[in-house]
Amino acid sequence: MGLTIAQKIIKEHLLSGEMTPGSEIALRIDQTLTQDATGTMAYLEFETMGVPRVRTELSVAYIDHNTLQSGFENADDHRFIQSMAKKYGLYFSRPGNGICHQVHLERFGKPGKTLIGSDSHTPTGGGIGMLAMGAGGLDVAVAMGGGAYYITMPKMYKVNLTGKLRPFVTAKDVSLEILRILSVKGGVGAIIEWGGEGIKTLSVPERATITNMGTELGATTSIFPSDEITKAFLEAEGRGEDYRELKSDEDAVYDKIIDIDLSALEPLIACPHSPDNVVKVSSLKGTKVDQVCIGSCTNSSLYDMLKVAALLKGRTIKPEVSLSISPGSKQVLSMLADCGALSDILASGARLLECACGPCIGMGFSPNSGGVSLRTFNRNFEGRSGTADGQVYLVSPETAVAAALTGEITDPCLLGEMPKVEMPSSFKLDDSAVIPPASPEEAKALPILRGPNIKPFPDSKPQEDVLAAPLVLKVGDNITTDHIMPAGAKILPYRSNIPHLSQYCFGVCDNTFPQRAKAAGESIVVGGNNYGQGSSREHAALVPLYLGVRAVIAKSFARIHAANLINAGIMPLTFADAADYDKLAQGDELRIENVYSGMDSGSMTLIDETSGERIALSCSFTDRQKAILKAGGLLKYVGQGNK
Ligand code: MIC
Ligand code: SF4
Repeated sequence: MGLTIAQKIIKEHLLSGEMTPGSEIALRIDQTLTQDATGTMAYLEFETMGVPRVRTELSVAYIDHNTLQSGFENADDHRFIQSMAKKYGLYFSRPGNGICHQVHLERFGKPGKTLIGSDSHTPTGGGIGMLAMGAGGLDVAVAMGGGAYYITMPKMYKVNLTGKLRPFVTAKDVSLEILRILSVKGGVGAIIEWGGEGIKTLSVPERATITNMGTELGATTSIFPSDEITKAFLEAEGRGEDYRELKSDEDAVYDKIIDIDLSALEPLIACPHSPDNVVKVSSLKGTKVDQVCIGSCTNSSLYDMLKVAALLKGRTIKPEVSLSISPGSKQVLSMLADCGALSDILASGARLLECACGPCIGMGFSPNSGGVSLRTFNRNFEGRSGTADGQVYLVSPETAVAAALTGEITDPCLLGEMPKVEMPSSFKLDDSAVIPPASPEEAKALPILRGPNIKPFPDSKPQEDVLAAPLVLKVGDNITTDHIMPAGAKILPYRSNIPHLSQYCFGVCDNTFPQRAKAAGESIVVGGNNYGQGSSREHAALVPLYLGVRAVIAKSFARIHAANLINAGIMPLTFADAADYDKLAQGDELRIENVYSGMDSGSMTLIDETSGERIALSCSFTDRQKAILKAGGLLKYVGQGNK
């Protein structure tokens, strides 16, 4: 039987396990990346492992999230990460050099390699044929130390593209179309391979937009073949030697095949507050727009920015709209400046922001109260923009420009003819903002620079055989890690200060939770389907751990969050019958006996001592996961000499 692209890379990197969907596999990881919002914690964890130098082929520490320095906290964390990188053998990408995924694609990614990153949009690397996955910080720390990365062997889905995108219809619309078809949980447990004749019409930045946003499907990752187009991109980056051809076998077998005709697509838009809430742009025609943001790791390539500049050239944005542009990297920004496109953007009335995540993670540029904001980003979760009642829509750069020029949601096809955009045959190469590590000799004497914002991480406790705790919070379906542990300019600076962060835990759902959880001592949280979707932030597990949460019972879990819970020593359990969710009420006293034998058999009985109900729960922990839970989390497990 033939193999898919992902199966080929997995086979080359398999350390243990069977490649049958559903079973646990251990992978050798070639490259890692971190960003600063998750990185500080990941490096603190790495430090406790006592490994003198990273053992990967390449590890890069990026600063791109917490670039708003309105106090000492972020600057201190940057300094800490920089000193860790220098000492432990990592490249350090300075603030201003760009968004981790964009820079990694340009300068470091290689087809056929494995990459894990402490950021859920790491699959961007799939645009050049990498097996690139988002992971919790602790998993990245273990991989930096040379340890394996454990995942459940995914199913294989294939999307066959035919035809060619019409002008004003873009790769972003392809991402929104697949979200419309599959929903935010449609990719859970799967790797999505993109193929078919249509992919030959898509450049690397367009492919990367699609693999980037595959994260919103809940997929383990997404991947394109590595072909002549990949080769041309790598050559333009001066990295032709990194090219390797990769394609699936003719007789590869897929669990699901989806066909999309690119020629038939129309501009699409995701409405508040979920990326799969997708409709045609034309159906919202005339909706007044207050703000437009162009950028983020989804749509900030030179190609995107040149299209935006060409459309804005000689035009002025509506006075009622504020428009921000954040190029994805220093390379993109300086090439825009050199060719004059930046002047066209600025002359239109746009505000230029840093080459960073910025508004995407609520780091500035929050919309006005109740404001309608059209963004080229990948997430529009409630409150994420920093304005609690902001109405965020996700669109392509073309649709974003159309809204900025007209002040309304407008089908970009109405803008007239799409100007032709020529891509240069080579990119401007300037890695001066990437600082290489010190030599192993020099590194020995180097200090680690720590600020007062860095607090010890919460102490975890081994899971015991009996769990008795109240149900302190019951939430619904599709709870994101932004609900569990919000981000934004006010909170993000405290990513290395769990006690401080804990005040905001579940703030979007119920701001009395932190206080009630603390008062309860130990507690259980109950959720619906796809609990923990979205960001990879392990803080969404570490903060509940700090507040005493011992188990989360849900209808189903998102992959990275379930792994983060186990790493933190918190048990993720599912309802054997989803309908039993309705039988539990917030405040009920819950009890599970024989936890250990339940872990082995895969089923436990939950006793609701308040109502008297007995509810069957399921779990499917591997031996390693059971040992991690019994040890009280991954750090303790590794501390016991395990890998
Ligand atoms: C996000 O887009 O939600 C983030 C911020 O990049 C996160 C990481 C984080 O929370 O620090 C992600 O996607 O993993
Ligand atoms: Fe940054 Fe936004 Fe991309 Fe997350 S989704 S890495 S916050 S640009």
